[in-house]
Amino acid sequence: MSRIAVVPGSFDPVTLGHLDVIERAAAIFDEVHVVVVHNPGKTAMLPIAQRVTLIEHAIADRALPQSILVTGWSVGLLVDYCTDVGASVLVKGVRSQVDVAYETPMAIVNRDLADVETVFMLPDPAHAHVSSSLVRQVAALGGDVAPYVPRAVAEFLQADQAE
Ligand code: COD
Repeated sequence: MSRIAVVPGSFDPVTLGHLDVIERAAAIFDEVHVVVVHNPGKTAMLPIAQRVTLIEHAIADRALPQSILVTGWSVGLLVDYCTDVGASVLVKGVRSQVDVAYETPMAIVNRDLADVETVFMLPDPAHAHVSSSLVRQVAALGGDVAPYVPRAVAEFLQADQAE
């Protein structure tokens, strides 16, 4: 039986830290679904469809495995998506105690709701300080985001700034 993992996030936009987690999940699981979810606690910069496209471009650029699928999910619980596709594992990156504190209750509830386990992955130290909110802030103030994001995202944000 193939083991499917879901890597969820806002990915607004996807960063090199996210990509690192996605790539390492793909090395462990048979299939990885990167699922772009609206986080009601955050004000979105990009529409979900745009975030999906940027992740797809970033994955294509890095020649990541074919076993990675990217999609958006905006109807109901994340574990409903997991149940629909037969995924039994969520993979989340944890950069700090703050991430652990945020993710732990969700992990327990997701296991209660649908028997979906959560695997926490430590970040690559090179990207541990990177977040989408930092990228949004640097981009909004006209700074260079290239060190923090895949090429496709840097180009997209640059073009956006030029408009
Ligand atoms: N290195 C490693 N990991 C990272 C990095 C980095 N530099 N940056 C972010 N991450 C991790 C985050 O810790 C997170 O695990 C993931 O990558 C996505 O991060 P973001 O910021 O893009 O996304 P979030 O945190 O806004 O996404 C939160 C979710 C939408 C995934 C979360 O709220 C969720 O699981 N929602 C499900 C809704 C639901 O069903 N709720 C009910 C049951 S709990």
